[in-house]
Amino acid sequence: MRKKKICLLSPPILLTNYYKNTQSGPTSMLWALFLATYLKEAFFGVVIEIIDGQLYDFRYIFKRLKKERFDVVGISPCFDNYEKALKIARLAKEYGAKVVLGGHYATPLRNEIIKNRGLKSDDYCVDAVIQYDGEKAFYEYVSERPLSQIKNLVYQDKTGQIEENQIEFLNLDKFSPINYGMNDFQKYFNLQLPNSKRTANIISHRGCFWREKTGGCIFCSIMDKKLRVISPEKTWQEINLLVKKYGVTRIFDGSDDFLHPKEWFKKFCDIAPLFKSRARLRINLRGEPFVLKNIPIFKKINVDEVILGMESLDKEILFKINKGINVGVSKKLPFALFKNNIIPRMNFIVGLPGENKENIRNMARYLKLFPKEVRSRSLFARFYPLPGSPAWGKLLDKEPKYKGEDLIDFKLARIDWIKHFCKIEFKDLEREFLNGCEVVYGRKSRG
Ligand code: B12
Ligand code: SF4
Repeated sequence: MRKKKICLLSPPILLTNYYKNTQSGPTSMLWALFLATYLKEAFFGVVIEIIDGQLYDFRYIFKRLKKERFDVVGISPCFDNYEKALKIARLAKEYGAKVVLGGHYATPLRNEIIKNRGLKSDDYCVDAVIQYDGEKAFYEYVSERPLSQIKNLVYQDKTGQIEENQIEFLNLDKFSPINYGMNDFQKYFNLQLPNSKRTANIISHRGCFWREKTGGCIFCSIMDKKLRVISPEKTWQEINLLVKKYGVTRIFDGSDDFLHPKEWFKKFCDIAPLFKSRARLRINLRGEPFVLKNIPIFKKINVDEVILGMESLDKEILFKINKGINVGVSKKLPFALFKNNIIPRMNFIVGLPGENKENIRNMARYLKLFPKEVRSRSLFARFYPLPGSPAWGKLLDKEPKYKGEDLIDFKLARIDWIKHFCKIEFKDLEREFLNGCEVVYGRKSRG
């Protein structure tokens, strides 16, 4: 019997933009590795190709689709590359593949995507969307289980009805270790910037404590509403595997808030000596007051970079976005980290509700207090309202024209957002933003 051929891909991304966003360079496509590991284990006789758009361009992708004629192509679009994802989906369909989308953009827009790109649409190029966890549902889709029985699947039936199956969240601790044999680490290492050479990414949490507890920050579009974790033991084992087998020297844990649940973090630190890892760690966290006390503990587990969602320095804006952090603590924390030889990678967003000239200038001036090595790794970026975030719901209330759409002009959505929610006109905000970029990065372009 012919083996099934599966392709998992993300649309191509211009590395120059990408470097600006990450200031470190590309790391592996975790979603694809999780799906492929599960599939390989559960489905004997499947060939899987992972094509990462950080490493390959359109020409390469089109060539592979044409040559391989995959049975199923899975794509994970982001808001900034959805149009490219559709271009690839159309071509994959032309070559006879079933096309499935998943991830943080496809999940909140599942109905819109299926309505506009599904079986009965004028632009049929997507057979199904898998919302939330993709591992089991994708395996069942590939093994041709009846569509109505696949949890998390959204699709259109022959009558044009959109079917949204029951949702299922998986137990992350039951997953087998990731099969890194499908990942060419060297390709990533070659493209990483000197400050980030030999970095690999992991994810120990899905979801965020703050989102589960309060509904989260209004700009945040992570799809998970609840927080789940992979045990500290398994996380350390994963880190050690990456270090010992693949020569990784820094681990970037993409989890949104490494310090919660607090018991998880405590155990992770307590058992650290057992694993004797020398990998440096880059983690994300919320700037809560207790973080200050934890800085000596960060040193013990070898944290050398902390990504801080600072977002704004305006008390009223922080309140409006439901950030739940205090400006005083937020301003102190980066200095305290830096004093302890930990690079604070600060993220500021321009254009949040209540945005004003003074705040934009304050954020830029604040960043300027840090040396270039810190500023260049921090983000002073434009705000875009993203599907799945509370901000998107607020925009739809004011601008119903976006309802029912899957392909959104985000530049326009941003202009609309500023008109309704900021205390500054669009063109003035842009001017202040670009001036801020010049203060922070020494040039008027970024993000
Ligand atoms: C780490 C991270 C990054 C890293 C990526 C590193 C890497 N090599 O992957 C960096 C810093 C580079 C990055 C960049 C950006 N990111 Co980012 N990122 C994340 C983060 C924190 C974790 C992603 C991750 O690794 N998850 C682990 C995997 C296993 O989980 P997963 O992706 O959810 O995949 C599962 C399911 O979603 C599903 N699935 C996913 N894709 C598919 C596809 C198919 C076919 C199927 C069946 C299933 C499926 O199955 C997987 C297994 O269950 C998420 C938020 C989060 N907590 O998830 C934001 C997030 C995905 N990023 C986001 C954004 C906005 C960006 C940027 C645009 C930021 C910017 N302004 O530049 C860029 C865009 C890059 C791009 N175009 O791809 C948004 C998504 C926005 C959206 N709705 O489109 C998120 C949700 C953050 C947020 N708070 O809003 N990001
Ligand atoms: S932005 Fe970060 S802290 Fe806020 S809800 Fe999202 S993941 Fe949680």
